[in-house]
Amino acid sequence: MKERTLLLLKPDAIHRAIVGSIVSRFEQKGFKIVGMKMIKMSKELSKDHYSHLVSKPFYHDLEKFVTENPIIALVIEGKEAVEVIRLIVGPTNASKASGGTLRGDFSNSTSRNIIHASDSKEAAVKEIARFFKPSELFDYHLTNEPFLYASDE
Ligand code: IDP
Ligand code: MG
Repeated sequence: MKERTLLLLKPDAIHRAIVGSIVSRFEQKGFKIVGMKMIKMSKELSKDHYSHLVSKPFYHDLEKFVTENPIIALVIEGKEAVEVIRLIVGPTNASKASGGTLRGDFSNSTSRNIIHASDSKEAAVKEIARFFKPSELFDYHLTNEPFLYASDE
């Protein structure tokens, strides 16, 4: 089933100049970028996005990290995008992430783990609406789409 999910390339990905390497993984896998923009996250947006973590001792550091420098927000579309992209991203603690996952290949940290990806279909719907207006999302066909998977998958 075709789905959309929200990704955030965190400031460490931008500062380390690995944005292209990260985005190309999703393109190589056959996912389609339907929205993409560089933004500065406000503290309010951070508190909303990370509402499950505001009471944690590391929240202050997390908020400072994601609000003091720009991030890149993307909406990616494709077959089972939410689950498959979480697999490509790898677990939160990048030290324990397998090679081949983005966090496994590019990070060794729990806090500076380069990327956010929605963790459920419900979260994806909410997170996409949190970061993107409908007019910032685009419908188009990839030229290689017919070769990626059957249209009924
Ligand atoms: P996720 O990004 O893999 O979905 P969450 O538990 O939702 O993981 O945490 C959101 C973000 O908060 C993490 O990606 C990481 O940047 C930060 N974080 C989570 N747990 C810790 C921790 O124990 N120490 C420091 N930072 C953390
Ligand atoms: Mg999460």
